[in-house]
Amino acid sequence: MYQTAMPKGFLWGGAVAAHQLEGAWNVDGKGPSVADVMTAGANGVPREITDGVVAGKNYPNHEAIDFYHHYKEDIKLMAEMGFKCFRTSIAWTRIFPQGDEEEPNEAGLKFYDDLFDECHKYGIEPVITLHHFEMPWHLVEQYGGWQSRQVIDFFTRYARVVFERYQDKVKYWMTFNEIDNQSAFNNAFLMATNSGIIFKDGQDREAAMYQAAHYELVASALAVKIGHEINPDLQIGCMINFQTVYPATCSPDDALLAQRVGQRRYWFSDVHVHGEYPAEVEAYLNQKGYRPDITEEDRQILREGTVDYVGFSYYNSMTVSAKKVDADHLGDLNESTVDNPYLDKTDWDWEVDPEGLRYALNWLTDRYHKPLFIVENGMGAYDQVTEDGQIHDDYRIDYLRRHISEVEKAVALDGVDLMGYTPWGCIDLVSAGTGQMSKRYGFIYVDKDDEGNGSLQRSRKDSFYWYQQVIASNGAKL
Ligand code: P53
Repeated sequence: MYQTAMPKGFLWGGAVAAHQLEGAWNVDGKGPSVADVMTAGANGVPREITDGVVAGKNYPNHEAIDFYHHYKEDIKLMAEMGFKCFRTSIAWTRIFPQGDEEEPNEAGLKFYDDLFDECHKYGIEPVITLHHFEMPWHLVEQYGGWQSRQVIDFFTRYARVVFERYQDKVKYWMTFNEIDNQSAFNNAFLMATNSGIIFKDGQDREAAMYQAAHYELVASALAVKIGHEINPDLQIGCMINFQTVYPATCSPDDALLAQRVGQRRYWFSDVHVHGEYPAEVEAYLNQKGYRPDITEEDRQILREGTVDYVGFSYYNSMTVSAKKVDADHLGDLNESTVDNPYLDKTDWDWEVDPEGLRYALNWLTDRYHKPLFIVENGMGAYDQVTEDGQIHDDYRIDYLRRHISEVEKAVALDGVDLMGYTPWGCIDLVSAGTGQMSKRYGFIYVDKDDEGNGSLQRSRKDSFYWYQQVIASNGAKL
């Protein structure tokens, strides 16, 4: 047997991102971000990224769940669950509405001051992402997003402003959300959200991705350096979307492919943690004839701006087969994947693999020797409000229970150093991938549908009371 309770000071909480819940997209001086030009998709139907805000289209992030005006009520509910921390992001466009201004927008800064004060009122630590799929649309249009080196300066200006302003209110930071999503560089949506890139016809997407990712990594390292100069107590991490990689069979070519997929997906965090590019990626860039703009000065910055911890989301594993592509011809990682016959799927076809999370925690510990922070995990599901006005979401409880149980094994049996656990979408919000409200993750239900109708009223699901006792028992009672 093993100890099921978590270590003292463990950061139980929940996670969201500004653009998916705040709404108030053009209030108090906020400028439009890439998330404000994304229409509503549906299950299996991708979102459209329009050329600016087009009249008559449905943009679900514009109002979202109007957290901007409901945050006091929402933080109170999170406090009632016993949250020790709350992960959200700062919308860059509240602070620098266009992205390239010299001076920040005071009304935007004030909003986050008030939000962080509200958290501290209940002893909740804010955990803040600087860049979570919400780049200023002006930077996308005028500079090609992260394809431009100039964007590094705009981002570091923003980072400096918020580190200075909130250093006494926010200790835990992350730079770029799921920076490794762009390893699927053929996916137009992921490239727009990650890097603000709208591809031109005939453009080499992979080359564009490596260039943009490099500028992001330099910007991240500079942000780490700036943050530590401002206040050495700040804990600044990276954030990756960790997908445990399995070979489809024990055939050596599948194993080699699985290793290669890992190299192409985790080079981002290798650079964040080790401060240098791994050999395989350098070799690949040479082989492809790509010559990204990487200067000696950049390499020095990368070495100096390594992260304090590794934050990651975990939703699923990926299984890869050399029948689809072999290790020497791997490009976009999505071309290598197959279904895993051992795993069930959610209604959105996301495989469910709790043991993969234990594997992830071990793998990341072996590779990075850093504290880890699970900053997203969860299952999108359709919830039904029953006649008694309740939401009996036993499927959500079951999913989380199975995952937390694997986390506890990793900590107690495998020696993993884990800072905290913040399940995704602790309050229902707009799905990033589909723009739906009906893809729900929350402990707190929000009355709003995919067409934008609803009272926005909040209520507690069964999982709310379940998670409350998980936190109260520090993980002993699942
Ligand atoms: P949704 C793709 C693959 C894995 C995670 O996703 C992803 C995405 C982008 O859709 O995003 C992360 O809302 C992300 C959150 C997002 C969450 O996972 O598509 O950090 O912003 O909401 C869940 O179900």
